[in-house]
Amino acid sequence: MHSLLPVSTPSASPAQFEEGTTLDRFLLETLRDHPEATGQFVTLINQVTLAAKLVSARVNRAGLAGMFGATGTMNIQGEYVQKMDIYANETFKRALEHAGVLCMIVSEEEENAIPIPPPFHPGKYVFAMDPLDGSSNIDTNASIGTIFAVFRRKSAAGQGQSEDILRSGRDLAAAGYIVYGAGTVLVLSTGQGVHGFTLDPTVGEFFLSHRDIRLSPDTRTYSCNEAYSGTWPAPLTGWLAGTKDPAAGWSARYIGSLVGDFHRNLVKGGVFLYPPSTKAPSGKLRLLYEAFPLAFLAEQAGGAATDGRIPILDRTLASLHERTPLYIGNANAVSEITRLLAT
Ligand code: P6P
Repeated sequence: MHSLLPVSTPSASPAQFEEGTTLDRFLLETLRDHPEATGQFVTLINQVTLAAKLVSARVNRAGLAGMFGATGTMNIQGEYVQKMDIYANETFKRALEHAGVLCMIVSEEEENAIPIPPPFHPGKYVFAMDPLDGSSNIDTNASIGTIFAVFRRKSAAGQGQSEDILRSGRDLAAAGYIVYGAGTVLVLSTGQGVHGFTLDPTVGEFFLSHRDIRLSPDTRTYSCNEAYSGTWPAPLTGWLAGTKDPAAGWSARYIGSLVGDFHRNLVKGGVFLYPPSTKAPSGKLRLLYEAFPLAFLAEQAGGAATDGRIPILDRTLASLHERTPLYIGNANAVSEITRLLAT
């Protein structure tokens, strides 16, 4: 007797979903201890996941949807804009601006802060994002990602003001990223540890897959573009030479996509370095929507992040797109590198 219904095989083992906890349920459980919660944060993250699903679907079909390649235009960073950059930027803005939970959006793709357009109402959070980091890797099918930082507004009401964004990294309320790789994984922290959620595209839900990710204090993987090491600060020369000692047990991993490199180091351990060089005297990566959020995650996972002098989160943002050197990952390696740079 043939079954009248198609027999569907489970899309993944139960272990992969860990109790089948959706992101929504996890957030509601987390906020259960916060009676003051207004629900705006849950709404914000729900809109982020909506945009993430749309971008994930488009990234996975980029080659088929004519989304490979550059647009021929240059963004305010002086970088050639990929078609997917524009799509990701517009998708996150459209998903976020109407929800009534943000008073300001800042994007790597836009020179100025983005106000909340009428008729939509400003809310209590500020959202800063790199909508599609590593986008030059799109055409090579390497992991790319969206990075975001969330602050609670300081100003009373209405559109966000400069005081809401030009502030210390210690003010962050939440941070996260979505990595579009072999799977799509959202990693998020609201200050109560770091947790990962894997998208099951067959049902369109993010399920808890990495509860309470911890960075071991010491893992011998380093991640940097060694081609530039000839112009790095001198103290790093010795540190880099030390990684070549067979007895030290180091290995090198570098994708050239910050989210891909950071996610691997977060899950498996490692240290990522993007020092200043003659090509990038203040470092290449941006403080607000790359270093701040990843440093928040690294510290929440028991790791560390500095600019070579002080913890990244102790920095105060002076301009929306300012750059910074970044040393981030296992606490022991970051503190050793920072100690050497202070000599
Ligand atoms: P380099 C991608 O363009 C990016 O902004 C980050 O994702 C990545 O970590 C870095 O630049 C790679 O820079 O100079 O090694 O190509």
